[in-house]
Amino acid sequence: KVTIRINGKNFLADSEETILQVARNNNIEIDTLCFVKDCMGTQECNVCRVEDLNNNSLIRACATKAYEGLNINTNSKLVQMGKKKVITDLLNNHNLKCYTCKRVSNCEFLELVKKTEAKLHKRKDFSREEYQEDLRSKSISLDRSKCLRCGRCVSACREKSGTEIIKFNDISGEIFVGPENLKCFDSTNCLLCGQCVAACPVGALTEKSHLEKVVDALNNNEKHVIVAMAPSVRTALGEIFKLEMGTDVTGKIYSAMREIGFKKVFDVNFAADITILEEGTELIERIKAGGPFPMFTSCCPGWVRYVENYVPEAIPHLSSAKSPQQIFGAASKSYYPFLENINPEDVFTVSVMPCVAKKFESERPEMENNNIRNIDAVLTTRELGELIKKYGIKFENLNDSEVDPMMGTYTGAGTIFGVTGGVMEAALRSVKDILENNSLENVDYKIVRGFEGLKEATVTIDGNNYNVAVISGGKTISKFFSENMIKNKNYHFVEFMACPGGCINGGGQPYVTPMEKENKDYKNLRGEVLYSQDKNSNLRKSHKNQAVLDMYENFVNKEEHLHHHLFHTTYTNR
Ligand code: HC0
Ligand code: SF4
Ligand code: SF4
Repeated sequence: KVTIRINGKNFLADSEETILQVARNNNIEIDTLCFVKDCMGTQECNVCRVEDLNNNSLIRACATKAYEGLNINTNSKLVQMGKKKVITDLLNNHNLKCYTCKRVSNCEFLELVKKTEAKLHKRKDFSREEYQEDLRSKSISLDRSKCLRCGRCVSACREKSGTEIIKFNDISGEIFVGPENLKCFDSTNCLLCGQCVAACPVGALTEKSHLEKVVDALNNNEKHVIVAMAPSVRTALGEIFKLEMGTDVTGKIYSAMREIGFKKVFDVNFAADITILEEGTELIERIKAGGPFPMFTSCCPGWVRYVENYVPEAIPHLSSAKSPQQIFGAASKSYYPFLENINPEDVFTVSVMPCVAKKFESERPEMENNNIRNIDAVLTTRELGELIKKYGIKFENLNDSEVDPMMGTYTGAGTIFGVTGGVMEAALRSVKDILENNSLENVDYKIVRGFEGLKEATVTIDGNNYNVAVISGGKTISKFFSENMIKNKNYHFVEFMACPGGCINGGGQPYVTPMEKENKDYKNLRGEVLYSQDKNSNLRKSHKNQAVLDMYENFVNKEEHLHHHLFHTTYTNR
């Protein structure tokens, strides 16, 4: 242990710790742009420099280790001047257009501009083609004229998706982030998970916006616009409105959606229960036939892109069931018009997702039935926040309201889909009941909960043992395949999610600030909301969802193969 002085006070520190860590441990804020827990940028942004009072020089807090006698000030005149210079340089290279920028309310750079009172001296010429906003991808937009070259996206791509698609590219002497040769994300092996978007401190990397499409549809009297949110939206949207992390805002979201003017407010959790019936039936068939094993889940579009792009030989292992988003979409253009006696072509279906890859999924050519798209627009959790603000709704003050039940009722099994292990747990509950012809009391599979990248368990169903695994995070997925871990064991069923921790940590969720990443167990806080909804629900098994059973009885089962036509899909070997 060593003693260092920060702003006139002594602190005990490990000699392995950096000044920045010691400061953060003691709740002293030091500004940085590139330093973030678990997606560390270049460590060269120079914003975190503090004054070494022993020789009146500036040193980088993120790169200097604590040593005995170190005496620093984090906010001296020298520090302030140095920071202002760094921010001014960045400002001169930044296409400042806050009035149209999605990040204006939470831009880390803009905060520093205000704080240092840096002024723009000479606006850079952004006419180079590379600076035109890149809107080619169906999921991710990139405006390189706002990029600070902090490297947080490069690191998030490497550490979270494990793909290293985003790089620093030197093009005629200037550095540009993006895929090699600045290709469109969609035509590379990118998973489109959006972990890079979540890591960006400014409005350079963002989701491809569908807000305008949604507002246009809402303003079009000929359209019957309906909406449904994914499991993990309800546990995070409150953060945008400054509610505590881990606040369940399900009822407020339903109210907000009605105020906005959606004709019906449904829930993707309803479709998650359908997924379990379809995927569970597939698993049961495989169990009865003795294989082929393992079966892989197919609801995460980032994971599906992983299989298609990196391990196409594994395509036959993917369940053919569509994701809950797409099952919801298919039902919204068939069962719903049947119930309401309206023309399917007049229905405009909006889903709200914690995910940017879901935008790509909704536009896959397979995702239509009878030439009608399953889903018309996909908003991220952040975009729903924007929409609520646009309509002038005071979200924090809203009362709770109920979902429209015919395609909104859901079980606890449906809601835990949003967190890693949830799809597995939901499937086991139903498959075990059905195969054992029983209604089991104990439905908690705690062994598949938690945030480790790889979780494994052996489950006994009807006297036989089955090996299951749950994998989240692209990096763990690629380790699983590159180390051929699939050969380690005779796996029967494996759940995969591209984002570490599952959708609660998706690339479309509200931004988590670097300080919050340091001090809050945000994945756990968000996940707990879903587990407690499940625990408090009186229905915790998908096959007991009466609204779903009604749909099968009154509509889907009336026509042979209709369930297959609507709720299953195919994959592409590129
Ligand atoms: Fe998920 Fe989903 S749980 S992928 O993580 O399966 O996005 O929340 O909506 O579709 O239900 C995301 C979350 C979903 C789907 C569901 C699944
Ligand atoms: Fe303004 Fe930040 Fe957007 Fe730049 S990235 S235009 S500073 S809000
Ligand atoms: Fe999207 Fe969820 Fe998959 Fe992440 S884990 S890519 S949020 S579906």
